[in-house]
Amino acid sequence: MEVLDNNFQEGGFTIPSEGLYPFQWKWDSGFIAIGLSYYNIERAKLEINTLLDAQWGNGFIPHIVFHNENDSYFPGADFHKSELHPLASKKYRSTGMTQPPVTGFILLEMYRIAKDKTDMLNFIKANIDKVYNNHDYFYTHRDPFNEGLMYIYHNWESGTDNSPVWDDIWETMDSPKYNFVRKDTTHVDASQRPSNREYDHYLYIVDIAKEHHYDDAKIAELSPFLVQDPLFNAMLIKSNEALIELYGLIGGNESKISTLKSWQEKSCKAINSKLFDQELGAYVHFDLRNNKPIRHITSSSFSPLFANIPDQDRAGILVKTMMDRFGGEDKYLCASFDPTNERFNPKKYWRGPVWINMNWILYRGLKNYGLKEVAERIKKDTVDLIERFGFYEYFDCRKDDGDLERTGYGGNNFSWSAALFIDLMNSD
Ligand code: 2M8
Repeated sequence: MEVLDNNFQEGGFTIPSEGLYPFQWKWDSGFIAIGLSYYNIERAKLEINTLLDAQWGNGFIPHIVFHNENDSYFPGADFHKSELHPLASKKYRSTGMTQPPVTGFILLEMYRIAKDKTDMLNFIKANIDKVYNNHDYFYTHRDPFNEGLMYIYHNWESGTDNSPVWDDIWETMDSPKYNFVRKDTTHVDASQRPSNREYDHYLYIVDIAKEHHYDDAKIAELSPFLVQDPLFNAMLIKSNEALIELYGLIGGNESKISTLKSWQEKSCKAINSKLFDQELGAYVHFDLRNNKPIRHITSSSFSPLFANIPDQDRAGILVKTMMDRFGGEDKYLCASFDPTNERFNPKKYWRGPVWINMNWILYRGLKNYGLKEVAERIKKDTVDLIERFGFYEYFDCRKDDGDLERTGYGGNNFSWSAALFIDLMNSD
């Protein structure tokens, strides 16, 4: 609670971590609202209200809302220039990209936790259409082949920024060398962050999108990065399911419920047939631009469990893959990237470390299927890591062998680590 309270800002939102991340991030806000719901429901509502206040005229919700002029972060509002899009918010500057669509299921989590259900349902009633419009945006603009699977056009949209999954895409790009001053590496050791060359690619994709005023159709046609991500799509599917339940509680809204159900059916089928790799026993990313699957296993590969996507047999296959590759007794679950792969790096951000939000997603997913033992192991590993090292952004998955100092990395007093810890301590 102290971490969340200290990270709360005057503009009515919570920063992920002081110094490193001085604005409001979309999926962080969602996880933060879960923790807040346990002890300050008004602030949980405010967090979501503030995020939704930055929604664009076309339903899009940006990944960073730049509430102030803070220059301790790069690239900021002047680089992203959201105002290039004709329907961008006039009130807030933001990025022109989004992040995993968690907001729908966050509303349901808030309802589950809230003591005063009537009050929370009134809050949800006032906001649910904004989330529905956000889903409508995805199905209208992010699915050019009408498959039921959304594309992301930037690694920052995935939330798993420098995952080794993107390495082969960088090889296909001839990004210019930019002249820029990194800010993240003044807060965190460079060995724990993406490389400068990776930042060249990150900036170049944004520049291409800007050249076309963040027009979705042009991005689908021209972006060198165009991927169907199992995590992103699983979050959307989970949020569809939550919206169906919430509209049911509210009553009426039959046509929205039936649209959500048809989106849901289509997306579940598509993710199961297109993104599941039988040989690997896991869901994988699909590179739409180069028309091929990206055959690596990440913690995102197991996230469809959270959204009830696989059947019980396939859930068993996923757990076997997870335990065989990620689950040795010498490791904390769940590394963000396959520890048996040569690209695995236990300290470098999304290239291997354990992340609390992913563990929370997997814990809840395993429980959906009654896979209690592995669920409990994930929960215990998560709690152990935090109790041992603190509320870090990410953690080394290797258990101490006496030789090396394994620890938490990245930002400290990290909001979603604290928020989801509160939820884990309250769940059985
Ligand atoms: C990280 O991403 C930002 C860009 O969005 C960055 O590195 O500057 C990611 O871990 C992302 O998932 C997260 O939402 C964000 C804020 O915590 O930090």
